[in-house]
Amino acid sequence: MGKLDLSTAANRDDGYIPASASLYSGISRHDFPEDFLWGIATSAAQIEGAAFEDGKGLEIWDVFSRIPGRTFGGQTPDLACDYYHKYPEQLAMMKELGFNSHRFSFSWARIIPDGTGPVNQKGLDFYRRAVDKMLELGLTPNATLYHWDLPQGLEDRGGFLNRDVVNWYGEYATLLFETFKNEIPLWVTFNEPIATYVGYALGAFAPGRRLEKFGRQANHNLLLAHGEGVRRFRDVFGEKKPYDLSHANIGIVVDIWHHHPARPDNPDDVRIAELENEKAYRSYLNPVFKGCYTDALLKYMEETGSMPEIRPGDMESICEPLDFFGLNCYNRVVDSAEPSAVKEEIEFRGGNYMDNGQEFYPEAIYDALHNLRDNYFTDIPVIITENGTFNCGETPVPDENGYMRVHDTTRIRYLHGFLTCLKKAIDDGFDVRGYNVWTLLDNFEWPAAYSYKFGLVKTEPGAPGENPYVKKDSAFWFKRFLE
Ligand code: GCO
Repeated sequence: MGKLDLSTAANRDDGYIPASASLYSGISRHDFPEDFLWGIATSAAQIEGAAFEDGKGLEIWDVFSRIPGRTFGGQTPDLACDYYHKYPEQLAMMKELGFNSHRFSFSWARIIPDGTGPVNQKGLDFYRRAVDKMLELGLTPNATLYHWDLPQGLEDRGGFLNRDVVNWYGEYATLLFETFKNEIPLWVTFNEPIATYVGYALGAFAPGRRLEKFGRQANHNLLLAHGEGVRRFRDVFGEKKPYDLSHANIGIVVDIWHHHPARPDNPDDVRIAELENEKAYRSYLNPVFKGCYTDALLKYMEETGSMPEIRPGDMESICEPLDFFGLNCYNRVVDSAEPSAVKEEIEFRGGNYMDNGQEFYPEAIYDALHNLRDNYFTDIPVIITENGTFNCGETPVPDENGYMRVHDTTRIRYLHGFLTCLKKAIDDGFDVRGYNVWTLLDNFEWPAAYSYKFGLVKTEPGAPGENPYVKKDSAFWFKRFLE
């Protein structure tokens, strides 16, 4: 991979205001609650690099990315953004942009290389340094225990198909709760459980297995591990209290990409969209908040021969009361039996495509909050744990002074749109306590590897050595928003 030639003072801030900023104005942090958390979200496998350093064990993406054809160009997370070494400057960049929180994840294999057994003190020490740095910078830590990077040693023992994962995970969780008991107020058991389904049923994510029944069993065991994590949390931190940053709080992160039928009066479209909603977010929200799978999902699993082993007491143990809910919201999906109807529906709504071909539908965040309140819970707050978009005109161009600029205007429009809809939800009385943008730097985007660029700041992930950081227009826009 070639180096960017950005020797021409790429990061000059001095008063730079992107031309698009005036188009996307009229809203700022002052429209949100005073104590709102404004964060940047990342995950370990996507940014840390140092895949073979200081005793880290292999995780499933280290292995999966080496199977020919599984990631874009065969790219690996080996180096990623080199956060392992560059965390001080990358955290400082978050602070400088005006953020007051940081959502990150722990790499299980960096801490317990084989997944169970001996602890790698160097791995724990790294997170100690990073968390201390966050606190020093005034970034409230929001820690995810599991963001898709199972230790390969556990995968070799069946991974999420092995019910022992509940205890493996429990031990790992307890270690972290005890280690960071006094430093971290926000904890997430699992990020987007659907990724495990994709990894065991569809093969598109690590570990790359392909059987519907595996996907359903892996998900069931993951949900049991979630419940175990919450009980371990209460053992360490004491009984449940109302959400408050003065003590530790625990939640789960689920992504809602709601499927809409392109033709709401067409039974086939409605059936397709409904089944997708069952298989996606309802598979998780129902067990976690209601202690059962929906009848529609049970019927689907029955019919497809993919019913997991569900033992007596399982559903109760998944449904542990939580302190907050983490919502990842990126977009909606439009489904139809007739492909041309999808296009018609999107065009009927304004034909708002973004540069990356996805629809611009910021109402998704408002709809998702409604969905949560109407169908799942009313007694805990929500944190928006991820929102962002990719590939929005990422090529740097020199400005009139010769400084390189990235005019990612579509990203600004996207963020402005979602934040406007979020504000409307808060004004309507939804209890939302924070928002995290995905993400600081272009990073390892799973199968798309380094080809999908989600950062507010451009860098060359995966390339060795010193890589320049170039703040995109969206970074300058967000900084003004937060001022
Ligand atoms: C997810 C994950 C992130 C992704 C981000 C962009 O939501 O898929 O939590 O790891 O990188 O969402 O796709």
